[in-house]
Amino acid sequence: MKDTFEYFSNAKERERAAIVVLIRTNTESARHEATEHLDELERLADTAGADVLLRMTQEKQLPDGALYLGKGKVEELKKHVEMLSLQIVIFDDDLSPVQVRNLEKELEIKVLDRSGLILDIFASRARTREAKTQIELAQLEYFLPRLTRQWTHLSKQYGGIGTKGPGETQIETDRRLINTRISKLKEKLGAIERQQETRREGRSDELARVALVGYTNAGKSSLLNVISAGEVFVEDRLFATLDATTRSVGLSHGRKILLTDTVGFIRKLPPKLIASFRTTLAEVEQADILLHVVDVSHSDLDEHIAIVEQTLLELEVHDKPVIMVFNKTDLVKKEDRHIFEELKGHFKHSVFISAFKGVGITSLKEEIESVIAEASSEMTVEVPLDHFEIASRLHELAEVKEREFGDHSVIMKLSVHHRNLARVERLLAKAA
Ligand SMILES: Nc1nc2c(ncn2[C@@H]2O[C@H](COP(=O)(O)OP(=O)(O)OP(=O)(O)O)[C@@H](O)[C@H]2O)c(=O)[nH]1
Ligand SMILES: [Mg+2]
Repeated sequence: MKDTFEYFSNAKERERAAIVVLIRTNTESARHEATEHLDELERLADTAGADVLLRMTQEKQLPDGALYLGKGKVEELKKHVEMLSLQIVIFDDDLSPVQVRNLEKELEIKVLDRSGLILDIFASRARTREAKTQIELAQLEYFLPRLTRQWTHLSKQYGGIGTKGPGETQIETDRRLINTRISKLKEKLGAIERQQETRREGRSDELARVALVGYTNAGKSSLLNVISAGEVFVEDRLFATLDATTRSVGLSHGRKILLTDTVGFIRKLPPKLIASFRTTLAEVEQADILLHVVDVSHSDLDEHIAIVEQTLLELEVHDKPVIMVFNKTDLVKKEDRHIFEELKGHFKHSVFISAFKGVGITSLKEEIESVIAEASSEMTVEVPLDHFEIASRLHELAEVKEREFGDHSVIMKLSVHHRNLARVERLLAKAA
């Protein structure tokens, strides 16, 4: 039974799906919100490889404990399932294992919730060994309590877990196997993490570190591409990026920063899953500045901003300086551009760009400079001319604002970021 939990690639054709969202109150805004959530869920389903043939809502203050929907609604859904030959129903809310079991029994097709769907997408998109291990672990942990007869994933099946009615004993065996696999994955991940820590310790930390964060599809990777002339993967689908990519980017005055792309956030992203992206986390934690990229053309941008801020809070990185980067300005009509002024008034640092058209990149770089400057101290130093190597090293460690040559020395006015203060002081001690 070794290797029974390897994934198969998603070679089969697209599945026929229904999506379901609950409307909590009978108000215009709740209905509008439900539509937005259905749109997003449909995009997620599409990314995972399912075509949505039915969008369904139910007005209900509290979900039913056993069936999530009301009994009558489930019967109605069942009729649609038969009529449209649906293969899967996806719920926007997280379902309890009991609800999944009951719904699968009633509807006789697969039932998936939003977390399960996101996990599926992540699993099919993971490329690196680390991402694959992290996601398999998250998937198994999610999967374990939901182990039922009919349960198979959208884009893959777990080998060994039969689709044709294993009895309770079989489920017990499966459970044990999964637990063994989970411990193995944890060990593997621990090893990968130790390797990465060593790598991080080895890399130079003289450069200011800037991390791109934001809602999925906001344009983080596109921005990294235009700003560093790179070729990071960009796609008009959700969760194009799963791994942290870092590039060195030159600002003005020769100063360089390290800019890192990270996994996108989304509404109701399972907290366990965010926690599983440890590399992303480490990069965000170590960043001096965050660039919060927002799709300013999206009708739901306020909610997107709030969700990203909430996620940063949960990750305990909310006290870092943030530059709001409002992207996709090319998609905003002239008559709607007054919202730019409103947004500007709301945030301490904000820039408006179009990664697509390469507009606003210089202002963004200037804004990064000025935020770095806020965390920097100015000092004037004198370096003897026969210590030219010290002068040239200072150019790397600090921004040289002014320089004046005397007969035997050069006087430099420096702006030094706090992370480099100790280094600069040590260097100057050598010249003294
Ligand atoms: N019109 C327009 N489209 C843009 C702009 N920036 C990015 N896009 C498009 O938006 C989509 C998403 O871009 P990505 O750079 O992959 O977004 P991301 O934030 O990295 O997304 P994830 O990795 O999925 O979190 C792509 O289709 C881009 O071409 C822009 O300034 N204008
Ligand atoms: Mg991306």
